[in-house]
Amino acid sequence: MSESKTLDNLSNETRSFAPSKEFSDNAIATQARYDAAAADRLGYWADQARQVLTWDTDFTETLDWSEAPVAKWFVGGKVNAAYNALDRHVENGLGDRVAIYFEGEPGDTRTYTYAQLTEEVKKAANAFESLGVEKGDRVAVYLPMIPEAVITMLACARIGAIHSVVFGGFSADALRSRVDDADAKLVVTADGTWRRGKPSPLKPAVDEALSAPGHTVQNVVVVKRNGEPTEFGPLDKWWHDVVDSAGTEHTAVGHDSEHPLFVLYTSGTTGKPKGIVHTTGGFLTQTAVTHRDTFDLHPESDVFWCTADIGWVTGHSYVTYAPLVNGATQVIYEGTPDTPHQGRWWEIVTKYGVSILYTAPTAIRTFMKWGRQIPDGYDLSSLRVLGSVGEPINPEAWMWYRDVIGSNNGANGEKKANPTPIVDTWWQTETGAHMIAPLPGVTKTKPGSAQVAVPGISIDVVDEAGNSVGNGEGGFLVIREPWPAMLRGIWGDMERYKDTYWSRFENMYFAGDGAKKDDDGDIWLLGRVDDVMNVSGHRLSTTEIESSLVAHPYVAEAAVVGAKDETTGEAVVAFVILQAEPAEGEDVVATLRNHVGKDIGPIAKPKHVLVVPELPKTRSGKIMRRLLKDVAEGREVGDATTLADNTVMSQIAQSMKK
Ligand code: 6R9
Repeated sequence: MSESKTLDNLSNETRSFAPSKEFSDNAIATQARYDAAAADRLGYWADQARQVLTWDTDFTETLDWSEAPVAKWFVGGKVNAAYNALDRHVENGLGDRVAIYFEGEPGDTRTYTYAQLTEEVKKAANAFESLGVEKGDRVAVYLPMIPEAVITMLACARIGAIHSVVFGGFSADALRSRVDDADAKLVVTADGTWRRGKPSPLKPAVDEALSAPGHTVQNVVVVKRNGEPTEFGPLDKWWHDVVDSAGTEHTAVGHDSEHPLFVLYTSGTTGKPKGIVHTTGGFLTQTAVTHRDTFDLHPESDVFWCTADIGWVTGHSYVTYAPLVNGATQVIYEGTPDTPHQGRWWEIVTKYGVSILYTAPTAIRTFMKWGRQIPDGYDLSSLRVLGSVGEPINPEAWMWYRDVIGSNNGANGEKKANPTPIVDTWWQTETGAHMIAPLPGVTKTKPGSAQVAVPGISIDVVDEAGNSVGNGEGGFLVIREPWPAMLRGIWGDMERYKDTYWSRFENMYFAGDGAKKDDDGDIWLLGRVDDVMNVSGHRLSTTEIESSLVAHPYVAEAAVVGAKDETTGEAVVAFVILQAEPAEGEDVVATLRNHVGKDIGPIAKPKHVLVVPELPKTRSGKIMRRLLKDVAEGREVGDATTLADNTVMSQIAQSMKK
């Protein structure tokens, strides 16, 4: 075992929670899903594709893998994403159902029924076409979380234009490099948005991005959102001028199942961002199926809220596409969780009766830090499924989510007899949709584990040589079979696609994550393999040590990195944010080191524990350990352009001097 062992197994989490009988009895997905997929994987996906989508032309072949690793799914089929997300629901008599409840940061609200949203998307499609956008053209979307973002994406999909959403928080340089890489013809943006009660501009970054010549952009459409003064140049047009007056008739034609739906850039740790390409039929099928099954979606009664920004893949799959394809009602919120107060999210849950909440561990840990008295003051009894995505969720954060959010049965402190199931969902920009996640009516869930492959998906954990590891062992997470929502390549660079994902192991997709199987064969994600630490020959993942730290009552958040060390090769260095004041005269550092030593063993005991005010995170909430490693090794801090808050590194530097 030791030779093939790629990651040490450190945690000893043993809690588990079976679904209540009531939940199982009413669940959308039962054991039958696993059975059907196990009996005939491709047949299962073909059935699902016909169930969740309305095809203009039926497909003739489920999967063509002859040009592996580039897949073709639902070959010969024609399908329009916007028609599936909108028109067909109206045709089926659901035009009056609410599609979107929008809540702006300043408190303004808008409601769109399916009929209204369909009309808006038709108008936007006509407007974009009148600006010369055609099928196959690229459209850069640089918008805040407002309904126009979803409308723009669906209008592109309707035409067959390929959207490329760039995070509203990214710089002018980042925007320009993405516009150039995809040769975008149109940019859709806004004057700005709101952040913590203040107007936050967007348009100046577009102006700066396009100031140097040599780009392919012919028009810039600008949504008026915050009303701040905005300079207008020759390319610029107001959204309300071009879209509001556009015609409300627009016929959606079916596009080839393999027609590209969008490009989304993902940074990775090194090199220039990769434009991940997704196509239509497979992406829509797997996002819709997983949205229905992982969240137990009952579209006629549920109110779904995914808190992700559309600049992240989660906002593509589980805001713009799956919920609308499934005919669900969803909430979109523009702002930050603490504006104007730290109860804003819970206020929104109560106000709209949100029943399914999908968010990231970073948000949950922030709420833990703020204290349970805040959510305890609201009635969260409408919630019935809670989801997590983006990072491994620490068992303690998972338990808090269940106890504080999932058990809340009213502001009077009453508890639910059966707390809501928690579904931890592992997937990536590249996978397009959930790959590992429990089925809430079937799976006995475990705090901190994403657990099992979703029906029809083939996941494994392998050692250095590509052999499956046994239960209780760690290694590399791989995907053994092609899946419908898989990326079809990197925009303009097929070699890089093959090299990045398919060269590490033969015939397996390598995700870049470490993982282990527990004694039941359930999968636990252990963080990026680039972050694995080698301490005296032991391969330690960041995740389990961080989870041990977060389990201590003093610690709100933790990030662990390996720093070069003369005796042990690498030493564990922990950066922690405290949530409680230690006892008078107590040495917190010693307390936390000893805690980890006792909890998971002396080998994992951090050599240094540094108390910091903040941790560096990307816009989607992932901790950027690479920057902390630079700090721990005393180097100048590397490229920090994807940080959500660019003052964090100087705050950390300041706290080190003290
Ligand atoms: C959807 C998304 C992908 C990377 C992935 C992994 C981490 C995401 C996770 C998780 C543990 C989960 N990740 N979900 N790790 N448990 N439930 O996040 O896409 O932004 O491309 O990031 O995020 O490391 O490889 P993306």
